[in-house]
Amino acid sequence: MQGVLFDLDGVITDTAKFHFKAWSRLAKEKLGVVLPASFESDLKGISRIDSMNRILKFAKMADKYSAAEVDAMAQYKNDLYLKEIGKLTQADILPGIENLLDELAANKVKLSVASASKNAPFILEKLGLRQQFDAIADPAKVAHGKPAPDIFLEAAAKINADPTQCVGIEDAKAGVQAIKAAGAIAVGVGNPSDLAEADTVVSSTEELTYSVLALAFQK
Ligand code: G16
Ligand code: MG
Repeated sequence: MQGVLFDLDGVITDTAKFHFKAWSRLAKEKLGVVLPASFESDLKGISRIDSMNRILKFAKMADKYSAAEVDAMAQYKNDLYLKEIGKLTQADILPGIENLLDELAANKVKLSVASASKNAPFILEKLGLRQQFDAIADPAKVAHGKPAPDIFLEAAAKINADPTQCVGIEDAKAGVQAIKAAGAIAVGVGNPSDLAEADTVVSSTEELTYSVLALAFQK
C-alpha cells in the first residue's frame, strides 16, 4: 500500500449538513423552492456546478438562467457555505481519523486528498490537519467529477503513487465508483447496500484503522 486517497466530506469531517443548509437557503431565496431532505445525501461528492444544475432541474428552472446567472447563484451559495465552515475546529474531525492518519504516517504510507471540494485546503486548515497530508488534488484541474476516476488519479499522481497500489476511502456511491474506475482498492464508509461496489465497507470512520486498510489492500 503506497498511498491512501481520502475523500473529505463524510470521511474526514461532515460538511454535507453545511452544504445542504446553504443550498436550501439559496433555493428558497432565489428560486422559491424548498429542497427535500434527500438532497443532503444526493449531492454528496457532486461538484458545486453540478449540484447547482440539479437544484435548477428540481425547481423546473433548468433553462431559465444564463450561465453567468447560474455562476452567480453558485457563488452566493459558496459565500453562505464559507460562513459555516469558518467555524470548524479540530473537534469536528470524524471519530478515528486522527488516529488513522498517525498510524498511516508511522507505516510510511503517503496521504492524499481526493475531494470534489474547492474548499478542501481551507477546511483542512480549520481542522488543523493540513500538515498531515502529503498532497491535495485540485478539483479545478480535473475534467470530470466523480464517478469519473479523474480526481483519484490526480490524488495518486500528486504523491507519485501507482493508483493500483493505493486504497481510496469514500462515503458516497459515486465516490466508490470513481475509486474503482481509477484502479484503486475501495473502502466504503456507510451502508453496505449503498456502497456494494466497494472492496470493503465499514459502518463508521471509527472502524478505519491501518490494519483494516492493509487487509482490504491484500484481499
Ligand atoms: C464535496 C461535497 C459536495 C460538494 C462538493 C464541492 O465533495 O460532498 O456536496 O458539492 O464537495 O464542494 P465545493 O462547493 O466546496 O467546491 P467530497 O468529494 O469532499 O465528498
Ligand atoms: Mg464524501
